[in-house]
Formats: sequence, C-alpha cells, structure tokens
Amino acid sequence: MITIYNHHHALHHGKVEMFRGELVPCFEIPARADYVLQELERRNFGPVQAPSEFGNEAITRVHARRYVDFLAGAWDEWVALDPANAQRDAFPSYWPIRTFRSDVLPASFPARMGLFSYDAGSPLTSGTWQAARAGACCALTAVQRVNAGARSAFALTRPPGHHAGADFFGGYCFLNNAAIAAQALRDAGAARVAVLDVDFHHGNGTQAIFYDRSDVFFASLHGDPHTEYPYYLGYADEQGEGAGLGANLNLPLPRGSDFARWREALARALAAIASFGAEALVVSLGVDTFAGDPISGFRLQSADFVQVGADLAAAGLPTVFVFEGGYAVAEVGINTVNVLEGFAQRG
Ligand code: OKP
Ligand code: ZN
Repeated sequence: MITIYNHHHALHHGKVEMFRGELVPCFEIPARADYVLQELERRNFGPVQAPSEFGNEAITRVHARRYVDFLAGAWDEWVALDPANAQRDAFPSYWPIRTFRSDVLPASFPARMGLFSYDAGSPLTSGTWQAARAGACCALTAVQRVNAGARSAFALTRPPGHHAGADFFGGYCFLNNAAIAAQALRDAGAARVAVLDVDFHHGNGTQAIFYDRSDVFFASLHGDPHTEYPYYLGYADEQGEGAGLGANLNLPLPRGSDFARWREALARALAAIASFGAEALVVSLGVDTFAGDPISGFRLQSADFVQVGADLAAAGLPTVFVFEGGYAVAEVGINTVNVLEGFAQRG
C-alpha cells in the first residue's frame, strides 16, 4: 500500500492543552506520526511518497471560506495581540453558544477564534495552518492514487481531522481530511462514497459536513457520547436529515467495550455501507480504541487491529485511509500498520 506522508506535520506542535482547569502536555504530538512512519519502514510495508501540491479549492469544497481565511492568518493575529504570545499556544476564551449570533464576524481576534471553535483543548500554534494544509494535501494525493487505480492508499497526517466541521476546529482537528477526501472522490466521479470512522471518538465534524447529503454515507463506531468526548453529538438517533436521512449511522458503545463487541458493530457498519451502494470508502483511521490508550476507553489489543484491516478489506472497495487519533505513542505505529497489513493481506 502507498503511504502519503509529509514532514510538515511537525510544524503543528502544541505545548499544552486545557484539561480540567489545568494546562497539561499535549497528547497529540509530532512523535505520533513519526512512530507510524518508523513502523512502516521497519516492516518495509510499501512506498512512502510526498504529497502533491493543491490549492485551497478542494479544501473549500467542504470548509467555509471565511474559516479557511481565519485559519491561514490566525497565528499572526494571535501574535499581534501581544508579542509575548509568540511563546504560547493560542486558545479561545469565548464561544457564541445558544442565543448568540454566529453569522457576525467580529473584528476582535479572540472573538473570531471562539466563533470558529468548540473547545479549549486544541492549541493553535505557529505552524498549525501549514501542517493542516499539508495534511489535506496528503489526503488529496491519496485520493489521486486510488483514482489512478490503486486499491488503497494511506494518508499519514496530523493534526487529525474528524472533529473539524465546515467552519470550526476542536478535538485537536483543524481541517477535516477525511471529508476533503470523500468530497474529492465524489468530484472525481464516484457517485456514492462512504466514510467509516473507527476512531474511539465520534467524528462529529465529518457527520455534520455530510448530514443533509444522500451521496456520502457516514458511519461511526465510538465511545458513547453520554460519557465520552465530544459529548454533544454521536448518539444513535442521528440518522441524517433532509436528503441525507438514512445516510448517517452512529454506533455508540459503552466504555470498556472489547474487540468482540466492537467487531459486531463494525460488521453492522460495513453491512450498511454495502447496502448504501458505496463505490469508494474513506476510513478515518484512529487507533485510540487500543486498550493502552491514555485518553480513551475501549479494549482492543494490538493483534486485533490486523483483523480490523481484514474486515475492512472484505468490503471490497477502493479505500483511502486517513490517520486520525491514537495516543499510546509507543504502540501507535504497530497498531496502525497492523490495520494496513491486515487490509493488504486480504487480497
Ligand atoms: C481527538 B481524536 C484529554 C481530553 C480529551 C479531546 C479528545 C480529542 C480526540 N485530556 N479531549 O478523535 O482522537
Ligand atoms: Zn480519537
């Protein structure tokens, strides 16, 4: 399998995130991608290629232009508030929740930062825009490889993407790489595309982007939002709206779920994708379902990820893998490459 990787991911390097009133070291760190790359190379898994360059057009197919403009200039605006800000990560402090307007665009940078975000756990740093943009280019290049006839391709990117909506960041995510990939597959001619999100956390951004559409099916297996981040989306009764009714499937599972239980849900998601009639598949590949993950609550073992890959391959669809979460840094490479190897082995 071809991997598309670029070292610019490391330009996004948050120092701290807000957690229960404290600033704690970031979980989403450059070493995550480095470990995956190392493991790909150690197993001689396949070619690792640099992404092609794309303009912002493919990004604004799923993200609002004013949000993209905000992200591109955010770091400079943050530093302009106070030169000392160059030494600290940018965080929002104000959010326009219910009864506020979200159609306004305040001149104040902190006000706009809150308008375009939904949590205080996602630091924005000097290189966030460049890293996120390069990550989207990885996803788009992976789509190109699949369109050129490859059975699958892996976009090894960070920061992750599935929590980012059309016009907001959060959950360590800024640009929704999986959604950008799905839209690019549509634009290249696939009539129906499915996004399957196997990260521990619900892909609220991806769901929201495609919620009213009948051409992109979204299925997610994740920790029950009653107790797990992102809390306010990911419930089983969310089935899509308007033309998209029936094209959204959430399979929340209780904290502590093991692989047997998780795999049953995977089978349900894959059956739904098959009856939808998808012509291509995008997998939001988070491996924070691993038992040793420091911020998640499922109990998959490293060997289980090989079976995950084989189950995904059985769907028989051209597949773009997009890297998402996984914070047990020492095992993130093994677990990720296990999925890819399980997929590749099942011919
Ligand atoms: C991103 B992805 C931990 C708090 C958790 C956000 C989790 C985002 C996960 N200190 N906050 O889905 O892996
Ligand atoms: Zn996650």
